[in-house]
Amino acid sequence: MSHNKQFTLFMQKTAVHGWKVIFILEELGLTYEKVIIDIWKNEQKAPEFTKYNPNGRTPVLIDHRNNDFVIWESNAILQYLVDKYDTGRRLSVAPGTDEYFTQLQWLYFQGTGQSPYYGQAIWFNLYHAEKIPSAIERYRAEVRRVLGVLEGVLSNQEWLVDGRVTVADVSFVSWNAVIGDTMIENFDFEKEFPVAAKWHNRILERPAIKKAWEERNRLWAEIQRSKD
Ligand SMILES: N[C@@H](CCC(=O)N[C@@H](CS)C(=O)NCC(=O)O)C(=O)O
Repeated sequence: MSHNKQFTLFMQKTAVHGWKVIFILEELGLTYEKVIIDIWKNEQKAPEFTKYNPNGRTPVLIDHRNNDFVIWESNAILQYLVDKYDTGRRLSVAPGTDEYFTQLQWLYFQGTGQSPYYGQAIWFNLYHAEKIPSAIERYRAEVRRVLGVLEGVLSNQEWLVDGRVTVADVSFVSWNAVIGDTMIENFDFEKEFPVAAKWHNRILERPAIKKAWEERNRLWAEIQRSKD
């Protein structure tokens, strides 16, 4: 790669999975170069990309300081980054502890309970060729169900793991931040899920995450303007 950064991150320009990885890279002060993959041109299915990720999806991370180690699946990437580089355990808990498995539990829930359902909510709301109201409703209901789970848990504790912010909390933020724009028009997070909304805002206010998300929103607005 023609840069001196530690990582190369292949990602779609504004999609939540890639920004989730950026949140952690920024939080840990790690250096990276973004390579934007145009999924609407199917670049993620081309051999130059599938040689890194046989699943043909973004994001993919390459660690040049670890013999160009390649890793894909966004939560595997998060786990790799914190286990290996968050040695001060600023944003994660120590491998092998009970809390570590709780952290893993939330990361699995994010990757299997939040991400695919929210993804389908976007798909049926914005991109599916036919408008299928029952599908739109099903996935909107799932979005609210997942938020209900978080609301219930966070009503009894401030953070998901170990009484402090960790990668588990951060993993939920990018999807929750795009509900109103892409899944449920006029969604009022604060009104419907006040406790989860406060938790979400606390994470988004962290300087590294705030800066990254502002950049993502600038890119998103640019794309929306170009469609007008
Ligand atoms: N489970 C995967 C999902 C990745 C994913 O769906 N990526 C989207 C963009 S954010 C993608 O590459 N879509 C293109 C496609 O499905 O062909 C992860 O968490 O990394």
